[in-house]
Amino acid sequence: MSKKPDVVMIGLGYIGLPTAALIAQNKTCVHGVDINPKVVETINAGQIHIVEPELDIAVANAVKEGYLKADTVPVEANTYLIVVPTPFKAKNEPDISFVEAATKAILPLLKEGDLYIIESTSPIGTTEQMMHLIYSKRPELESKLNIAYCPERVLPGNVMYELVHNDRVIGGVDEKSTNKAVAFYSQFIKGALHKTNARTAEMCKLVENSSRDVQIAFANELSLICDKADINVWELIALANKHPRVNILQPGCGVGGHCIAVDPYFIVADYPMESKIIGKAREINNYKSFWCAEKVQTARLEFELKHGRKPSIALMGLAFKPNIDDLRESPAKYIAQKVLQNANNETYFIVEPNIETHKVFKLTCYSEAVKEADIIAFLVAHDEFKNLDLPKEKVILDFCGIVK
Ligand code: SAJ
Repeated sequence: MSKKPDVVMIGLGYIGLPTAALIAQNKTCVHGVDINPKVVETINAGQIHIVEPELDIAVANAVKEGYLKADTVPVEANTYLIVVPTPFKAKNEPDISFVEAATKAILPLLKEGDLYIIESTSPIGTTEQMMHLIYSKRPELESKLNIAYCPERVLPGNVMYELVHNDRVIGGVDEKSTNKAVAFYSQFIKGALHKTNARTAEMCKLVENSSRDVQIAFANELSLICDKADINVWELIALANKHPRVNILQPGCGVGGHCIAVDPYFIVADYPMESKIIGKAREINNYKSFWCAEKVQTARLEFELKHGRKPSIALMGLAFKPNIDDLRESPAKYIAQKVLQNANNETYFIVEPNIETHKVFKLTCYSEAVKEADIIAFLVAHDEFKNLDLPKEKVILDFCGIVK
């Protein structure tokens, strides 16, 4: 690339790469940085290493036109975006070492007036912590940089649309920083840009996903009560939701994915005494997966007692939510693993219509599994599982509300 980069994007993953492509589409030169040389090579060849609709074309064009270049090290620019993972250490404590490493990598490049933005989901206070780190190493820049936090809120599978159209919350360490960050995002985002401070913006991201987790926990708790009370929880929720101010979410086999099941811990780790509901919701949603696995075991034993033979069992779905092929942090996968750990010569059919093969599970086509199995446990509400013909003699365990 002959053009001088205006933006350095550190982290070229699920959010960093689409964001880099979007900025580049706007004819702003982006220097993308990733520690993985394979990722860098793939992107520089105009290709992508993740599955996301429309991203391939955006990256191919950006690279071809010279607006996006990937590298393993940063270069001098005017805006630096930190979009790296914030995983967990033991005991569900957030690990901000990648954010810290990315910040250290750009330290020598920073100059007066530059804009530094963190997008990674981060514990409250991380942006201020990085500001102190920067100014302790570069005291001559004290108060001369613009430092802000701006979380992403896109849904995987619809990233290229949502990146442009979703509202964003932008919080600087001071007003000047907030305004500068808003001016930056306004170049390529059509959604409204809401100004706040860095701590509120950090908390906002955590609260959005915690709110959903708490609401799902309420639905899951209802499903446990209804199971004991012999009430159909799906019917119950549909009826309660007829109230104009009630909107209960759906119970399932637990909560998965890399956001909703994770972000609440960022609050609980720092404020354990205060975040009682948030912490309890995590427990309930995790317990729900365990409960589902136990239900399968119980159904298996009951079948054996009643029929004097071992049943065949179909486990329907492995993905972390309906109609996707993503198995990471999936409660359905956890249930399948747990059930198989206790297998005792029964026949199991593991079904996941959105993937062809799996290195651990031998997959069976859903129609064959439904035909052959004595016990059918629906774990994920995939479209393929709707309106199946389920003979009366089969034992049905519906954990995701798919059986009408
Ligand atoms: N789930 C239920 N019952 C429901 C809704 C969902 O059990 O009524 C389960 C799903 O099956 C799944 C989990 O919750 O296991 C999470 O699924 P999801 O579709 O709610 O969320 P994600 O993880 O795909 O994406 C979320 C979104 N956040 C919110 O809706 C608040 C997305 O907007 C965020 O950008 C993303 O997390 C993120 O990166 O934080």
